[in-house]
Amino acid sequence: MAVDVENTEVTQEYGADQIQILEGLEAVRKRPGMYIGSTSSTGLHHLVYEIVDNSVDEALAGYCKNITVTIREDNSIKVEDDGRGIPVGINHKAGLPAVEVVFTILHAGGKFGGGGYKVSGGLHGVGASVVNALSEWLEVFIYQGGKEYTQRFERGVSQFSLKEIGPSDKNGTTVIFKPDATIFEDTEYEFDTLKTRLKEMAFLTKGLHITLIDERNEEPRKKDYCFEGGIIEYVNSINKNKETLYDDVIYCEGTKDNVFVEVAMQHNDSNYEYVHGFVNNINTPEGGTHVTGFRNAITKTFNDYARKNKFLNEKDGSLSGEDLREGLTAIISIKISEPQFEGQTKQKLGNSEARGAVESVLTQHLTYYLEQNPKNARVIIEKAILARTAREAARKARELIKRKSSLETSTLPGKLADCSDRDPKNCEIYIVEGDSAGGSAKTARNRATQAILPLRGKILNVEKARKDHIFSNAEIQAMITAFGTGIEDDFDIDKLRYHKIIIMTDADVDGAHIATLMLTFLYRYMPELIKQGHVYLAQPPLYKIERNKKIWYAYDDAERDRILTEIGRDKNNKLQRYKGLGEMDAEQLWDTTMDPAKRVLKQVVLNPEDEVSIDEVFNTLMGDKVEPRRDFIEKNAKYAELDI
Ligand code: TSJ
Repeated sequence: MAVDVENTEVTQEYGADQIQILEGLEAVRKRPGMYIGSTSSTGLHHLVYEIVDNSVDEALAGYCKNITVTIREDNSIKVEDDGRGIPVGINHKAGLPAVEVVFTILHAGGKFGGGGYKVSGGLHGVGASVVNALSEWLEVFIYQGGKEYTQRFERGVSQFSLKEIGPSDKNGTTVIFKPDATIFEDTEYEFDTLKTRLKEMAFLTKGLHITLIDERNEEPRKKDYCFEGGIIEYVNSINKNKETLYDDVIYCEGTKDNVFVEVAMQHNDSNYEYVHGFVNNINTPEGGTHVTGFRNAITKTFNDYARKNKFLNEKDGSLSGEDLREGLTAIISIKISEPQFEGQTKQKLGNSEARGAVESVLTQHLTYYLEQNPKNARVIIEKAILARTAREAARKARELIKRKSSLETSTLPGKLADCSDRDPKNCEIYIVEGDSAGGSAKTARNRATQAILPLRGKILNVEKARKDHIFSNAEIQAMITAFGTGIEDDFDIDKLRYHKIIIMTDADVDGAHIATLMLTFLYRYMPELIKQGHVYLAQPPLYKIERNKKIWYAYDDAERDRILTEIGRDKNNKLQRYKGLGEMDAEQLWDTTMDPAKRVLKQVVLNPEDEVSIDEVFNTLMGDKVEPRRDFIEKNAKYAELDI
């Protein structure tokens, strides 16, 4: 079979090769999940990353500076770059035009043409052919050597061979595709999802300019990202609203055993470790050898330095890696030509040379850095020593909790009014602000399935407190023992005693604050509860409207006005604004907020792709700095209420 690239129109001849190709793409259409993970919204967005990855590779090879992604009115996607353009000639290895290799042969990356640097891995990098197979149509435009070329495919099948359509004075590649609605459950793109991932890609490729445009609205939305500092700026942005222990982000890069390594890190004064690894620009939530190499380097280098400079003596033993990483924000980004992914979800890097490469590049740089910056070395080591002390104290406090809860029901917190049903699926626990509201709730509840735990006053702000204080706080202990799950390493979701944890606070600013404090605690110490959808916010009404013994409840101002209009403004109307849950009697509380048949619950959800921004929200709201908190609240004031 031969296809001449220079011809404008060619009638397709199907040879054995072509049939094989079509069978390959047909397999993708039959079992799309095998190639892109799923046909849900996640898979749909994945298509965009697959295409953009090719442009990022071109940027990594040093030929592309700008990438623009446009969501068009019909939810088709346009990706443009200013690279060299996909080669328009024949790929000799495949004996096919290069463009057809890219779009019709499975697993073909950019390994043709020579000099191409293909780094994609994991679920990504399965290539443009998969996107092509799963698109109703796909068009490619290539700008190269003063000319413009195009080719069109429908459901993976070429409609005409690559043809020249005119002169052009630019270089680059543009791909437009429309995901196939017969394959995807949902074909509506989410601006924010693409935004998060493209911003991440921009952080990971320093100097690359990525633009996202949404043309679906009257007023097009646009986001521009370009980070000259790359992952240094990534770390800066994660630590933005935190107090850092020292000013500079520690950065190093280097290559060993064909693995290109970049690390950026900086400690802040929190208790949390935020270490994220990327392999060929892909997030590895389960870590792997690159993260192990990073940890080894941190533990070894700091301990060597601490011993050499007498921060530790013989009897002190070593600082643990965990202590040294307390408050550490770090990005580890490696590029490797043949990544091996392991584990259940194939998200854990397995290549052993990556461990050695990261360990060696970082150890070398960090040893030098600590010698050059003794002040910074000192604050990090002192924090680790403090972390060790706090960890010891926290362990004792935790053990106390564990001992208490192992005695089961007899030590359930005294204030808890437990329910009688023993099947957690049927059970819910209301965490109620204040003893008086707690009293009404205890009277109102369905004793079989609803437990009530009243909490007094404001609960501890875990974003600011030390761990040993957190674990010895009475309100927090009461929650932990009531839930039954244990905490941190002992956490076991199977022991959860209630499948719904419902936070019920006053519908005012204080109540919202208390709810936020509780969510902060849950998010930091029992995130699985939120991830698995066990956490809810109750919605008490704001108004009671009464006329001639008839009662209406309104949950916001608009509803109040609607009710008043509906029943007619009348001098007999009695309007009451609830200042707190305590103003409702038990019956009203049941009717409005607790009766499963009538109440409104808001489920608290976490979007795993938004981990950084959620971390930022909690840190902004609950952390030390006042300025960013005020900005955030002003910016989000109209959503602030209880929509956290
Ligand atoms: F894969 C794809 F078709 F989906 C796609 C590829 C989509 C987009 C938006 C861009 C690209 C792409 C490919 N941009 N830049 C390139 N570059 C190459 O394919 C290329 C060009 C020249 C050479 C060479 O060695 O001369 C090598 C390569 C890999």
